[in-house]
Amino acid sequence: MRLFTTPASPWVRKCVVSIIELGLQNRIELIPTRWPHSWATKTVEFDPAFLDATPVARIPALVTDQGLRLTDSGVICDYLNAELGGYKLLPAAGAVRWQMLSVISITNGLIEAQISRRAELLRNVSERSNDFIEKMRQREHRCFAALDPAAVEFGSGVDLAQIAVAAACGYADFRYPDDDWRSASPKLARWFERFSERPSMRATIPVETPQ
Ligand SMILES: N[C@@H](CCC(=O)N[C@@H](CS)C(=O)NCC(=O)O)C(=O)O
Repeated sequence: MRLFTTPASPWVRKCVVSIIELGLQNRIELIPTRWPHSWATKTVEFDPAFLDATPVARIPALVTDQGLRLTDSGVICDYLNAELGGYKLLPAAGAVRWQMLSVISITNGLIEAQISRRAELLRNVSERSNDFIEKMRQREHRCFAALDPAAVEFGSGVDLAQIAVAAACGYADFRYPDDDWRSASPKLARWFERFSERPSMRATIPVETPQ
């Protein structure tokens, strides 16, 4: 199987942490992609293999051994968990599943805001909307505050909800270090310090995407 990646993306990080936590590293080849900064506003040039994997041309994208193309981190994590992982990271049904999906859905909104803000910041200064950037920043802040109580429920193990939230926290530290999300979310901050020690998290600390 092949997963198309970049080292900066929180969506990719969710998938790669899941792969490591499920012990699937030997079954999935990670294929790095290049992204010039113009990706924010333009269609950039891609390797044909990447476009073949996903007409959407966003990362992550997974191609399974059967040739199935999965082109969204939520669907990819679902596949890893259900088909290859024996539901170790998210139960197949029941109250705990929906509790985790509630956290994941808020976190998806948070990560979307982080990435939309990043795209806006990559525009020429004359085209940039500071109102839009501020709107995304406020959404991120609200989501971090709303996720704070969830941290109390996080156990000492690992699951898809924690992996998603950790990817968002790590991306905030990487791209927006001045945001100080920890002030609004002190419990989350304490949990993140502990969760970040996991080898899967240490192996996926975000770095700049190759141009
Ligand atoms: N909902 C998608 C979002 C994926 C996504 O937006 N990836 C970004 C990188 S972090 C991307 O490829 N952006 C390029 C573009 O939008 O052209 C997922 O969960 O995988």
